[in-house]
Formats: sequence, C-alpha cells, structure tokens
Amino acid sequence: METVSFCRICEPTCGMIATVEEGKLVSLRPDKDNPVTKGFSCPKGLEMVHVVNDKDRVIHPLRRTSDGTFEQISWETAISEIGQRLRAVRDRHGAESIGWYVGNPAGFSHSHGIWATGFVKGLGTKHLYSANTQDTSSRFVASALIYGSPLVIPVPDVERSDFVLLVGTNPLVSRGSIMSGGNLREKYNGVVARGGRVVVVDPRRTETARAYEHIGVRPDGDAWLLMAILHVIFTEGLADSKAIARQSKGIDIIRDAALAYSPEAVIDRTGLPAHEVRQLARDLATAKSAAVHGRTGACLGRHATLVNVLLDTLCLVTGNLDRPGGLVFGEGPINFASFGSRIGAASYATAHSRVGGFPEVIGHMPAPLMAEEINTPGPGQLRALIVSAGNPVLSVPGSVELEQALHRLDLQVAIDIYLNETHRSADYILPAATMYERDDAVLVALDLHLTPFMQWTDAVVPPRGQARPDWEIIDDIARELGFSPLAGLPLSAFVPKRFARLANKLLSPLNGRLTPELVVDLLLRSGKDGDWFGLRPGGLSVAALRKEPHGRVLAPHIETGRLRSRIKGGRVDLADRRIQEALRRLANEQQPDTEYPYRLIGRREIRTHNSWMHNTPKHLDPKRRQRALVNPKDAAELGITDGDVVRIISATGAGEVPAALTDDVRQGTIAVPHGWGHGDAGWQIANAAGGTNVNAINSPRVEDLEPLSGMSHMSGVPVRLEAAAR
Ligand SMILES: Nc1nc2c(c(=O)[nH]1)N[C@H]1C(S)=C(S)[C@@H](COP(=O)(O)OP(=O)(O)OC[C@H]3O[C@@H](n4cnc5c(=O)[nH]c(N)nc54)[C@H](O)[C@@H]3O)O[C@H]1N2
Ligand SMILES: Nc1nc2c(c(=O)[nH]1)N[C@H]1C(S)=C(S)[C@@H](COP(=O)(O)OP(=O)(O)OC[C@H]3O[C@@H](n4cnc5c(=O)[nH]c(N)nc54)[C@H](O)[C@@H]3O)O[C@H]1N2
Ligand code: SF4
Ligand SMILES: [Mo]
Repeated sequence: METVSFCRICEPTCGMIATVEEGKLVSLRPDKDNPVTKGFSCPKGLEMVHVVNDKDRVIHPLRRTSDGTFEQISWETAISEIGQRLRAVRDRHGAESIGWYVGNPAGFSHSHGIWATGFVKGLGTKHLYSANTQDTSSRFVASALIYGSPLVIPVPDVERSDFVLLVGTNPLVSRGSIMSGGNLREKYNGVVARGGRVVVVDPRRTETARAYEHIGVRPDGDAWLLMAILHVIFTEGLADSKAIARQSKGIDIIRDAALAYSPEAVIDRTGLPAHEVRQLARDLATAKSAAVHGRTGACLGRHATLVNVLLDTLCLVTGNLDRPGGLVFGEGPINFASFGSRIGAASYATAHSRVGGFPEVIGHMPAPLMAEEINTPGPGQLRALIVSAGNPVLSVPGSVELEQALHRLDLQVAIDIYLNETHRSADYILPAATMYERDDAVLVALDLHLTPFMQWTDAVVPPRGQARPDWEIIDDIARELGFSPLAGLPLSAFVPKRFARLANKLLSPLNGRLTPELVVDLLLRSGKDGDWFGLRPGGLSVAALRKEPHGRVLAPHIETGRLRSRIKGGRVDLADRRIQEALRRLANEQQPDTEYPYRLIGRREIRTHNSWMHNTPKHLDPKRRQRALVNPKDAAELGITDGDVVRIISATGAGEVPAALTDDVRQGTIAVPHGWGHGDAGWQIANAAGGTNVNAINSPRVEDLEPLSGMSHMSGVPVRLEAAAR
C-alpha cells in the first residue's frame, strides 16, 4: 500500500510516498505530486526508512538498574515512578529545580514544542533549554529588537530576486534553514538563469559557493564585512533614503557607526581585498532587487545578534525589505508569530538565567549554562532534567563539563527514539514514535515557506513496540504531576474571539482535552485561509487537507507591502539601546589572541543530521568518517599529510580528528562537523563510526556566550593546531 506523507527532518519538508506492507514501512520515495517539492528529496530523507525500522531503536520504556544497564518496564511503572521522583524533587527543592532540554527534531512536530513549553510553564520553572542557543537565538533576538517579536523572521524571495547574498549558509547541503523553499538548487539556479547573481559569503568554498560566486570571508569577520558594505552604501550615496524614512527609525546610529568601517580599514578582520567589498556593496545596492539571508555561519559568532540585525538592515537601506525579490515577511495559514505570542512564547528578556544573568529568548535559556546550573548550589539549582529529542552532550559546548554534571542530577529522563550519548547518565528512557508513526503538520515552517503552503499527514504506520508520540508522553507525565500542559492556555490562544462559540461546540464533547489534531484544526479553521467553521466553504481544515494529501498551495508568492501590519509599531526599530551596545562591543573588540591563531568552524554533510543520522547502513562505509578540513599550506607547516590526525586545542578543551587537505578552506581555518563522538551509546553503527565531539573543544563559559542572546560561540573559535602523536 502506498501512502502520501512528508519528511520532517528539515525545513523543505519534502513530500514522500511511503510504501507500507503489513503495517511496516518498507520504502520511501519522493512525491512528484507535492506541489512545492515536486519530487525533490535528499538522501537523509530516504534513509529515514532505516531509522524507523532500526533494530537499535528504543521501543520500550527503559529503567536504569543498579549495575548501570537498562531494563524494560511498562509504561505504567515508568510514568508512575517518574511522577513520584519528580514530585519528591519538587516537594524538597521547589518546581524551579526541574528542567527540560528540547532538541531540534521537536521543532518538526506539530505538538512536541507546544506540549514541552506547556509542561515547563505549568510546572513554573525557568529551566527550559533547547537547541536554539546553538542555532537561532541570535536571529530571534535580532527580530525581537528590530521588529518587536522574536518570531517575525523574513525570508529571501528567491524566485523573484535578481541578487541573493547568502551569508554563512550552505543550502546545497543543509537544504535551507529558517526558510523553506523545496529544491533550492533549482531556485538559486533560476536566479542565475534570469541573469541575476547568487553570492556566497563563507570562509570555506562550500558546495554552494562552488555552484555560484564565492566571497571567502575570515571566520567571524561578518560584522566587519557588513559594516563595511553599509559604509560604502552610505558614503557613496547608494542608500534608498525614501525606503529608510518610510520603513524604519534610528538608522543614524548604524550610519554614524559605519563611518569607521571602510573596507580598507577592516581588511585584517574580513580578510578581503577592499575593492572586492566595495564592488559587492555597489552591486547589491544597484541590483533591481536583492535579498540577504544568513544562517548558522552568521548566527554563531561573537557578534551574532548584531550580524543578524545588519543582514536585515542591508536589505532595508537598499530598498529591498518587504518587496518582491527582496527580504519578505511570510504569513502562513497559521500565523506562527501571532500564535506564539498568544501562547506567551514570543518573549525576550522577560526573565534572566540564575547563572550568568542571560535573558530568556522565547522562554529558553542558554543550554551551555546547564552544567553550571546543576553544579551551583542555591535556590533554583537544577536537580532533575528531562531531555526530549536532544543530544546536548554532543550538540552543546562544554560537553565534558555537561556530561559530568548530568551524573549529579537526582533524576534524568529521556524521551527519544534512540539511546544517545546524553542518555549515558539517564535514569529512564521513554520511547518516542518517529515522524512516520504520528500525525503531523510542521507549524514552525508555515511563515517560512517561499510558496505559502499547507500539508497534513496522518501516521503512515503504527508506532513500533510500545513507542508513543512525544506529546502523549509529555501529557502523561504532566497528568501524573497533577496538571495538563495546555491547561494554562485559554481557548483564545487558539481561536480569535469571534470564533470562540463555534470552537467551543467542537470542544465540549471532549471536556476540553486538546489533542494536536484539534489544536491544528482550531488554528487552521480560524486562520486567514481557514474554513471559519463552515462560514467559508473550501477553506482549510484538517478534514479538507485529508482530501488533498499532497498539500495545498495557498498563493504563488509571499505577499509584500505588509510590513506595517506585520511588525510592532509598523517600522523597523534600529534605535534600541542594545543595538548600540552591540556596536560598542564591536568597536572595542580586541585583536585576536595569538596563542590560538587558527579558527575552528563547523561543517554539515549531506548524509548526516546533527548527531542522529549516523546509524544507517551508509555509515558502515569507512569512507563516511568525520574529517577536519585543513588548508594544505597549514598542513605543511604542521607537518601533517592527508589522513593524519590533527589535535585541536582551544582555551577550554581539545580533540583529535583526522585531516583532509583541501584549499576549499582558507589558510588559518579548520572545518570540523559536529554531532560526532559516538562510542558507547545504543546506536551500534554510529558507535563504530566514532569521531570526535567538537563541542568538547567549544567553550561553555559565561564570558564566551554572546551577551544579548546567550548564543554559543561555535563559528570562528580560536584554536591552536598540532600534529597528534602517532
Ligand atoms: N545534511 C544536513 N542538513 C542539515 C543539517 C545537518 O546536520 N545535515 N542540520 C540542519 C540544521 S539543525 C540546521 S540549523 C541547518 C543549518 O543550515 P546552514 O546554516 O545552511 O548549514 P551549514 O552547512 O552549517 O552552513 C553554515 C555555513 O557557515 C559557514 N561559516 C562558518 N563560520 C562562518 C563565519 O564566521 N562567517 C560566515 N559567513 N560563514 C561561516 C560554514 O562554513 C558553513 O558553510 O541545516 C539543517 N540541515
Ligand atoms: N559545534 C557545533 N555544534 C552544534 C551545531 C554546529 O553547527 N556546530 N549546530 C547546532 C544546531 S543548528 C542544532 S539544531 C543542534 C541540535 O542539537 P540537538 O537537538 O541537541 O541534537 P540532535 O543531534 O539533533 O539530536 C536529536 C535527538 O532527537 C532524537 N529524535 C529524532 N527524532 C525524534 C522524535 O521524533 N522524537 C524524539 N523524542 N526524539 C527524536 C534523535 O535520536 C537524537 O537523539 O546542534 C547544535 N550543535
Ligand atoms: S531535504 Fe531531505 S531531510 Fe530535509 S525534508 Fe527534504 S528529504 Fe527530508
Ligand atoms: Mo539547527
């Protein structure tokens, strides 16, 4: 039997056709009839079939035994014991000593994030951590400062653009991030085919940089580069003053600051010839339309929040904000930014971390602080932690400290599909259903689709063994503690007042207990494309989408000219004092420490996904091992050749990785993929593939986190290299 569904590993959410035989998923192939992804998929997406059927998956609740191994227990026992132990911690130390870390895959479910957030809010603790501080927090904070909401994030209107500037993103491998555009290679090729340009700013000549034009910036040099581009635009009279006056306030602060950053003055920071930067600025400013888009390479540096502010500012000052071909503000059939604010998840700096005093970002605290939060006595000391869909021991800086600290917890619970490295200290593992074993819609992607789009999927196969959807597990733990994760949310969080009566009718037979399907249905039906509970036939509802399993395109492009209604105050606010602080920090930045002359950057590979796609048959191939990319000239100086092991030493940690020599990385730069460092977890193939945990090198220290966002510093980290002892 064939069933239509879609992949939920990353943003494109590619349409898939699943073949199911006797209740088992036997294969996946790209769905040619998906109107957005049109038969596109990547190898990871297809390999998901091995994950679903993996013999190493956790499919029964497990409890740690006294000899350190795990034993199978029933759901009833697991939930009741976890409830008991959480109650004990709460009774002795208060709810504020219980925490949650929610990992990346949670974002690709309709319910996991909402339920986990509801759990933490219902409990009344500040200890909510996530992959965000290793990924997007700096982007969220930039949006909070300039648009008044962390969840309002513009995307590049690639299909109508004449010039796309990509900063720190490698979409031909990552498939695009915080934007959802289906087959992006085709889209960027389209820009070039129309006579436009795609320019890639990256310290490495990446797959994307090779396919288009490359500007090989120094790692973490983006803030200086962007200031230099702004300098040229302002001093050469290339700014669109009408657009600036109409759409923003406070530009003088950035304009005045930019005076000090001529391309000539910042060569030692950008590593780029001044004429190249000048030309780039002129080309960008005079292009018929242009969009600037940054991702993890722009989000993980020392000035990450400022860099994100400057990326959008560049579009603003060239008249490319909120217009076709520029940077545009999508609005999905469920307006996620507005929903987020109704459930209290669109916050910034409403609370601060106990350690370090960092502001929360959408309710989340910096994950690198977890170890110190566990180790530091006093009220609110972290004593029990639930980790769902996350592997912070491999994904968060300061792995060694974190792993030691986790062993000190009174209780650690994992909700996952595997037993990963973080779970080596867990007391219970609760088996989650995989994406093909649950119904779903990817809410976070809805505002980010370049082609506004909506798709619903039912579960394709039942969960294996005793696995359950994440939201059900969270709901059960909460109920054991005496509350419902969604209890704190009024109906108005889901439907506007005018639909409340109609929605209530739908809810009353259910005693108000919300399931994800009901949540999505309420949001969709009352949304701008909804069926308004029957008042608008043909509008969206889950039932309507079930009849259109390949999904529905809602408009050919993102609507433009809507800035005023989409952002707080109607104008981009560049006057926030925190932007001024960030500019001051940039101006005062010391020249780098010569003890650590190299810069460590990350790298993503086609067949891996952070830490968890290393257990597929492809990874039996010894060719698929972790490698550090090193420039041949650097290698000669270090006395190493291809395949030799290089020792990478930072001020806080060290690790060893075999080198692959390539002049794709600039001299002085070393690129190492994260998510490796397997050895004794439950995934046997991954264990054999091994590798080194790069986050044992990156720093969790308070002084190394970006102050405005608590963002980890993972791009351009100062390191020293040595040939490892043979
Ligand atoms: N195959 C695959 N796809 C993935 C993932 C995966 O692990 N594997 N992960 C998914 C996730 S969780 C995310 S968040 C997205 C991320 O999506 P992307 O950000 O597009 O992914 P990366 O490949 O990490 O691209 C970041 C680029 O920034 C460059 N860079 C590093 N430092 C700097 C710097 O200082 N300045 C500039 N300008 N560039 C710099 C790196 O060389 C790299 O090419 O990818 C998603 N897609
Ligand atoms: N040095 C360095 N570190 C990085 C990055 C970097 O570029 N450089 N990138 C960062 C980024 S962008 C991200 S997003 C983070 C990711 O960091 P994390 O989210 O902490 O880690 P992942 O490796 O994505 O682990 C995901 C876990 O979820 C499990 N899982 C998969 N599907 C499901 C599901 O449906 N339900 C449940 N319950 N579990 C599931 C997997 O088995 C795995 O154990 O890593 C960050 N770390
Ligand atoms: S690009 Fe690959 S992993 Fe991402 S959604 Fe598409 S098939 Fe899945
Ligand atoms: Mo990510």
